[in-house]
Amino acid sequence: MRKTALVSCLVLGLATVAGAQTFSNPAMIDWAGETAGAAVLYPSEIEVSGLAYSIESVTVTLFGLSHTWCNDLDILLVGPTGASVLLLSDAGGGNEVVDINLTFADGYPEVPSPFVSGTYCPTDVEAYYPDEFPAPAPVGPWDSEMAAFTGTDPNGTWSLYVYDDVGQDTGAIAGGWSITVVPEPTVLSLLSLSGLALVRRRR
Ligand SMILES: [Ca+2]
Ligand SMILES: [Ca+2]
Ligand SMILES: [Ca+2]
Repeated sequence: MRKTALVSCLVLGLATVAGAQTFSNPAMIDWAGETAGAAVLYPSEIEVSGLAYSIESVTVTLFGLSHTWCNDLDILLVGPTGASVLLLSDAGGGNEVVDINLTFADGYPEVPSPFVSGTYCPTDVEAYYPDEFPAPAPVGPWDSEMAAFTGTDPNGTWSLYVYDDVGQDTGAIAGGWSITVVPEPTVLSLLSLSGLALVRRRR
């Protein structure tokens, strides 16, 4: 193969590897003044389409989270194939927080108490105590790692079920949420990376 062809193949392949894409639903998630139960948007949904690959990894971000008692919050993420991960449950203690952004990804520390903006792994502080998510949320048990989505099809509806499990105290996720999908390496991208090695060797 000519070097120029190798380079084009490489560029195409890198575009495939690096093509993480983010989808958002900025609609506020709150309880309309209520202090417990399912949020008004239950679930809040994000439609993902047009991705021609399986998932390597996903991250989810909540924007503008405020609550007067952090550990009332339980949050479940369900993917288009039915894989589900308990993102947050009973974390953060009895603390008030205002306008926090929380990102969930594997390999990070647990969500701190009180919440501080940052990236954390899915966190279920009272895992021994059963959580409840009313229908249409899927019945548990749910997975505890974002890796539950690895290898699945990202296209379709992603659902975020937000629940407040104690009366008194309420809050909102004012800016909604987003999901970022990182593609699984494809045969094309792997071949292209081999092309990169070949080009380097020939220099
Ligand atoms: Ca729990
Ligand atoms: Ca709970
Ligand atoms: Ca509450």
